[in-house]
Amino acid sequence: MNIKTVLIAGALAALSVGAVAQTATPGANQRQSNQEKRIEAGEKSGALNATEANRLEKQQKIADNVEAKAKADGVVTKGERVKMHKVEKKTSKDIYKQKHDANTAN
Ligand SMILES: [Ca+2]
Ligand SMILES: [Ca+2]
Repeated sequence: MNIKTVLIAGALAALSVGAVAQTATPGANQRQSNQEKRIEAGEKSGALNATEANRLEKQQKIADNVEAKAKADGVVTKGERVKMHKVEKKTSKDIYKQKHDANTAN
């Protein structure tokens, strides 16, 4: 390996790291996994009945789809992050609402 090859390899490695950073959504993933846990806890405690849990799971899937679509072109733009956040925030609110309404599993 001559010095030129090493430099090119280094540049390529830096590029791929940059690409990962552009589509990385650790905040969104963390929020989604938190919400997943909140839904599970709600099912366990009975605060969420089966219908409510199913509906919330569906909303989680929609949030996943929004995230996948945002990432599909290799770049998650600021606008796409805002959109993802909005969907997650709505789910979060709905989880709270469904866990505190009169409909329970028992
Ligand atoms: Ca995009
Ligand atoms: Ca409920």
